[in-house]
Amino acid sequence: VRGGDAYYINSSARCSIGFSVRKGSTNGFVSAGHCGRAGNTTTGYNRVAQGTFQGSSFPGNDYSWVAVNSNWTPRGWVNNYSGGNVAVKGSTAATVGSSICRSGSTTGWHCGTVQQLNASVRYSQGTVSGLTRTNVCAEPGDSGGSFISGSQAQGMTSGGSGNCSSGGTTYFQPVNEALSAYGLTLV
Ligand code: TYR
Repeated sequence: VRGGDAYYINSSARCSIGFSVRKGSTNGFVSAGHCGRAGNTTTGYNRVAQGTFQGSSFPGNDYSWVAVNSNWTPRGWVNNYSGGNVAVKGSTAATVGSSICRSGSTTGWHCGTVQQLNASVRYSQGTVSGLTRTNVCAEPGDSGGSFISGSQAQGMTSGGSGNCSSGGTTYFQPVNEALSAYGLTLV
């Protein structure tokens, strides 16, 4: 289990892993809320049975967490899509102007700058508040994937506009809110 890697919901739609977590002795990962509902099952990047959504909040928030089975090992890493990983060492929130990168299963690794904290975004399903706006591009399937600044976990890809050919604006759900909502710790 690694940030930025693909997973599939109920064997169909694809999203991306945010960060590996634990709740007591249960292993799992956080992702976007719009990726799945409690009870939905997941398969991994290799389509092997992986886990079950334990909780999900969307709209309002855009976070979720999935508990994984014993065939999956949570790693405190984010896929850099260049054959390596970035180690996650904490989750201190970055300030406006900070450099930030994103890992996701559609477009890989892209970087930019934090532009606004505590933004509200209106999606067709409703409004999500408390998001962070960036000028990092993303595309469908990158959702749920990791935003990281240096070695500090920041959040999970929510949505936005544009694409990775011409550039875009992408909002992320801060990870700390999800960790405290579900009593999770980063691996
Ligand atoms: N919301 C998209 C998903 O579910 C991710 C996305 C992010 C799409 C930014 C477009 C965009 O501009 O995969």
